[in-house]
Amino acid sequence: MDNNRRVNIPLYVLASILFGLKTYIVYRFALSIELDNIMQEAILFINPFVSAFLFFAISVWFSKQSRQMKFIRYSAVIGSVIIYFNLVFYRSFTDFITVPQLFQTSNAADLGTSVLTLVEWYDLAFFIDAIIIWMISKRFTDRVAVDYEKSGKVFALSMSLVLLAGNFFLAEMERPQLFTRAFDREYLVKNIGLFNYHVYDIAVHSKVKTQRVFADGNELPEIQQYIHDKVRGNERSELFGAAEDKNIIFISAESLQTFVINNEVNGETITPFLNELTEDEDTYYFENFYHQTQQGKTSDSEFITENSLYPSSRGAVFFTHGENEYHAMPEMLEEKGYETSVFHANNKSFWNRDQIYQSLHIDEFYDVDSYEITDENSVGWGLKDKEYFEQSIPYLQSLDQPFYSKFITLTNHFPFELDEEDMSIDRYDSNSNTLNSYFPTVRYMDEAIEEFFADLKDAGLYEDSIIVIMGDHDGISANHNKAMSMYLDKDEITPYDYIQLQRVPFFVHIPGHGEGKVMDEVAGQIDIKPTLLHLAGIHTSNDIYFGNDLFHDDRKGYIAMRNGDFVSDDYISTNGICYDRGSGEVIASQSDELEEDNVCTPIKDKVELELDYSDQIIYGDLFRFVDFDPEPEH
Ligand code: GP9
Ligand code: MN
Repeated sequence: MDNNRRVNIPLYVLASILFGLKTYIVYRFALSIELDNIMQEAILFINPFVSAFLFFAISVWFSKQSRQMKFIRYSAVIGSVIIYFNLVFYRSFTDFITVPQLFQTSNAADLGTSVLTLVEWYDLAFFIDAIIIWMISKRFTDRVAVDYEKSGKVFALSMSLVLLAGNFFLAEMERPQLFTRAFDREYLVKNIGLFNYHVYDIAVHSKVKTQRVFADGNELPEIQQYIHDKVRGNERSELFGAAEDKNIIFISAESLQTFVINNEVNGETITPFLNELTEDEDTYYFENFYHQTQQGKTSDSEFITENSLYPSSRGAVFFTHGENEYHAMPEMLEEKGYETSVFHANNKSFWNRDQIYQSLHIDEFYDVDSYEITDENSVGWGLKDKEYFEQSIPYLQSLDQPFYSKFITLTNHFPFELDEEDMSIDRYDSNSNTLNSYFPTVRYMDEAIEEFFADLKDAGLYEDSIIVIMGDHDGISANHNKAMSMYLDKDEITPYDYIQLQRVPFFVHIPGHGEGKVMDEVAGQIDIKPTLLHLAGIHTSNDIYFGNDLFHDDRKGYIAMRNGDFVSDDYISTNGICYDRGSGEVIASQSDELEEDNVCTPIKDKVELELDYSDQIIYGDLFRFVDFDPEPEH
């Protein structure tokens, strides 16, 4: 080594700074990444440098100077190209590249034709850092290459890992369960950076692909037999075809739980409109209807509803298995001549909706870009529900009928923010801000739905439609049990109470029907697909699903939760305790010797088998082996 040479600043450090800075500028100014607070800004600023350092620091392990320089230069070029591809992709799709999207021919074709219009001359600026790095590496090799002892190399490596851990720690603090829930690519990118996001995406993708490769369809006969013997009931309920050729308007009501229905807060009614519906002669109201979602929240509720399959126990199946072959409700409605759409004023990549909606056969997704959103008409998560419904009406009018349209509301979302002028009832007063704020936003959503009904009438759409309303999942988690017990006037929230709190309202409103009533049987989101398809007069005897038609008595008699808990006609099993459903009395508990074999055990076994079958279908992408023939006419 030449002892006289001056090492100014090692190139791997300089490259990390230049490349990190460029990446930050791209994040900040070329992509429209939303930042809600200082913490997010800080993380977004840190992560480009962390990932750049992580990579460039590998170079110190090359002892030959020329190799070291080569590694840094090519890394800078390849890294720049990756950023640039993402940028061009983002200009077209407002989304980041995923492995499956890269190989999706339709996307590639879309990009292919329009790619030139997406490239700007000033894009060259995105390569300036790479050019500088290239030049320095060639000209000043002596000054910028390092020759570390082993300890120096280990130090560089440790340093990069410490930085990475720090970044992940902050990210996890800002977004708990960022990795397991994986709800939005934009969130991932802004928290862990574009490159780490790609590594994560490749890891998830490879895992999914491996499981898929090992499936060959031989699993299916056993599953089909089980469904035939143990799940499927008679499809001919009295209501079969009652909504034939009518539009289906499905409202997914954010975080709406059953405990607010026909209830009061501070002496005031919480949901006057929905309460009215529970007694309405055109409405069936299901008071023992459970959500069955897990980490995927709204996306899980959509998944269960459209497919009558169970969600994943970890993460969001919308994300992990968005490319699977499905045989979802929209597809079956489409075959019957329906136009299918979703209205949701959020960014389309949230929960990977833009991708999985294609697999579910949703023709049109009216996402955030379809709405006029201003500071005045938004609160919390975005566009206020009343505005959202109002702005949706013209789109709805433009659809070919019959249509199946799903509306996903947003205002009643944690942390339940609401402007003073939109508050018709007062907040509750307890130690939980969340529960306190929940009531006024629920009321706001109730009013929004009422206005939507009126608008549908004005638009002439009401008579030819059925309107379904469902709470997507709970809004008040167990963290607020203390406040909840105060509100419900109970000493404590037991596991039994807690599972009963997982009830969400479900309404089927059929204008002019006249035979509506309150339905008290145990029901759940898994039942929606067969129920609605039968209402629309669509046969399901060749289909594969785990729910029942709620208008038929011929049913399984239990609702399985994703974690293996269940609610049956007579029993509830949760937390290892077997309860009597009616009285809430404990029949057997974990500490009990009876636990191994009690009245809950046979149902529990079925629940576990069913969840496993559903997982096999999803992980193995088994529907690709099934030919869902058009139903024979009966
Ligand atoms: C986001 C909305 C809310 O698009 O669906 O999602 P959540 O946090 O309830 O799953
Ligand atoms: Mn939700």
